[in-house]
Amino acid sequence: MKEDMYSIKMRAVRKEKHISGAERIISEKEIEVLVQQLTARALGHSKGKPDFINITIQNIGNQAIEYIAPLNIATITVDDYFKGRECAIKALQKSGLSCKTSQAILNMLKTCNTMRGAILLDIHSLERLEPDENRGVRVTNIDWSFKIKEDLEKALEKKGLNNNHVKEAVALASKVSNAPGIVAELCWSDDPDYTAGYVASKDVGYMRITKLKPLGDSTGGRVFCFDSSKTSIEECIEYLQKKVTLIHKIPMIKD
Ligand code: PML
Ligand code: MG
Ligand code: MG
Ligand code: MG
Repeated sequence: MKEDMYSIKMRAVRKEKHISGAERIISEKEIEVLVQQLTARALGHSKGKPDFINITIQNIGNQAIEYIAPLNIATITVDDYFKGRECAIKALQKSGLSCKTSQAILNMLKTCNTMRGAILLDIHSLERLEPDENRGVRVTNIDWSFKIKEDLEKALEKKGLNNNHVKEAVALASKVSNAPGIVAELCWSDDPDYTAGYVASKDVGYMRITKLKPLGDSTGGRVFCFDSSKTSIEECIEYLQKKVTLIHKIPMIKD
């Protein structure tokens, strides 16, 4: 019999603002260790001590899990965030977006901070499509399969990329690029001490860019670019939030 799987989610809040969040999909025997890890993470966040930490453990049973392949990883090293943003625009264009749309997407992230979820943007009208704009669309039910976690960490370690930002962002971006109607994603972290970000799409893979904002800046978040001529927004949101997805392969990692 297949064993039950559990979704464990952590969320930490300070002065009513989101400071940290994470999710794992694991088996029962891993729950205790994960509770410890996620608690430590919430308490040690660069955005300060949380007023409350919420950890939720949900038995998701042995429902059909979708196993997906990861996007391959490449890193572009830039001297400053101006260059980084030029690279991001080019990568968005390579993913099929016009210059004007790519610029609009970038401008949107410049004014974004402490949103729990992502902006979902219609690439034709440039309108936001999330049902609740303060919250955004939160991608959940995504993780690396525990069977490959050790090998994944070794592969990332070799390239100096074995950290939570990268591991979680690649998993999330791989699910997002697989969602109905999504053509590309732009992200940089809202953590003031983490300046890297990425453009992700089927065309460019997971393209990391080492600087997309100045150090100390707490803007950031995610914009998912949605092609409304392909499918309905409901179908896309349903997939992003509900479908339980695990990544079953190690990504290729270019220098
Ligand atoms: C985040 O941690 O909030 C997003 C991280 C994005 C960049 C990750 C990377 O270095 O590849
Ligand atoms: Mg976050
Ligand atoms: Mg798609
Ligand atoms: Mg963060």
